[in-house]
Amino acid sequence: MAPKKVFGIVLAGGEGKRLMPLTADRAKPAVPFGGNFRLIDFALSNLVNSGLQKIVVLTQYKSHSLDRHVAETWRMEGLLGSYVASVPAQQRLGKRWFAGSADAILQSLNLLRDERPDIVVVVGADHVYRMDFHQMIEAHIASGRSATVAAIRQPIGLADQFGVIQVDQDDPTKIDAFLEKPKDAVGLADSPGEILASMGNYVFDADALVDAVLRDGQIETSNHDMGGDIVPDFVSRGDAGVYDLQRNDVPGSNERDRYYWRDVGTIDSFFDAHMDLIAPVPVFNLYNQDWPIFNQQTNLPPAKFVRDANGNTGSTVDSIVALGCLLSGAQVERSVIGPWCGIDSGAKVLDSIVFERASIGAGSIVNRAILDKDVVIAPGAQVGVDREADEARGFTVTESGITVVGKGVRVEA
Ligand code: ADQ
Repeated sequence: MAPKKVFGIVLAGGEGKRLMPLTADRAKPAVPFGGNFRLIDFALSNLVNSGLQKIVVLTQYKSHSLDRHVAETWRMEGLLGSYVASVPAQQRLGKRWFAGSADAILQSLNLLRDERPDIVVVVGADHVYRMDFHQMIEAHIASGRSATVAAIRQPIGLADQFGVIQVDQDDPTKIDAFLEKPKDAVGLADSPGEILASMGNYVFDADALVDAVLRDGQIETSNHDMGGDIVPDFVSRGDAGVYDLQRNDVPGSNERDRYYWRDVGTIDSFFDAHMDLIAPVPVFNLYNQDWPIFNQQTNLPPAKFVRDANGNTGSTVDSIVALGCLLSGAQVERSVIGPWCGIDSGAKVLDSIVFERASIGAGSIVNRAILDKDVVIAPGAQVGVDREADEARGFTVTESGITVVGKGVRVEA
């Protein structure tokens, strides 16, 4: 059999409202993650490591930093016809933005007409995981069905955030019912506390996908959503299969992260996913060289840890510190520090995530907080210590007590 031509589409046009204020000024897939990655790097690394050579990223919402990141980091152009290209909404079908993820594909059908692939892999851009799509494509082809949905078990309490899959009793690879974000999901027969959730990653026969989005475009009542409309359409035709991530075996994975997948759509889940990185035995291992997560290569000096002017050594433990940082007599624990940060004498940064170019002054405290890019913590200032004070200063504080300080904010003592 001749090898199939595979085309990758990354859906990256969502607003990410639940990640505010981190998405006030950037698209969700461009939100920094893990010190020197952006969320989209996980989806793109998985596709590239799986051997895909032609990939487009469909963007629309506040896409400037996302477009720039894709252009600077994912430079595959010219390598034997390979590319990762960011494609903004272009209003090819009238003067309107993408009404939903399926409309994004409908408005981008010119890309499929140009490439004429056999298979299209469609993925979301805001999850942390490793997955070999080559294995999923093989399972899709072997199934003979037109659509395959990647799935993973999740706690039933999260059912209203996901597409929930029910499989056929006789053939567990066939989807019988697909409910998008149901309020009253039923647990799995062998594990009532769990559901089988769609990961928002799909493999389609190209022709069937084109037909489906064209059909959907004619339906006025449709939300034009991949999960809400396109997948149920394939299911209603008895033509959708499921691919459980448990079947996927990524080179270099360990027992802990082989079945790891996190939707980082909320501040709390974003925070938790960072804590998974820094555990001494990480729940998600960034140091797997067999399946690298690629990121921006910039010219930065190494991180430096020095005594302060009084000879205090400070300490940094259970943390990730990106290139370009300068820590002087500071205490950093269970934290992720992005590039170009300065942390001064006696400052304490505990259980926190700090984006690029933050300046954390002497004697200050940053506790269970997320500091966006260019935040300045004045000497002696405190964040994440007094909830009322944080809310009074206009910071977002989640129910679980994580304080978020927006881009460029200066926090006074
Ligand atoms: P959600 O993540 O809630 O659920 P959605 O908001 O449509 O669905 O986002 C999916 C992807 O599409 C994201 O990467 C987003 O950036 C992108 N996207 C959203 N609107 C877009 C638009 N108008 N143009 C371009 N891209 C857009 C989905 C599925 C569920 C599944 C979860 C898994 O619908 O069935 O369980 O993902 O997290």
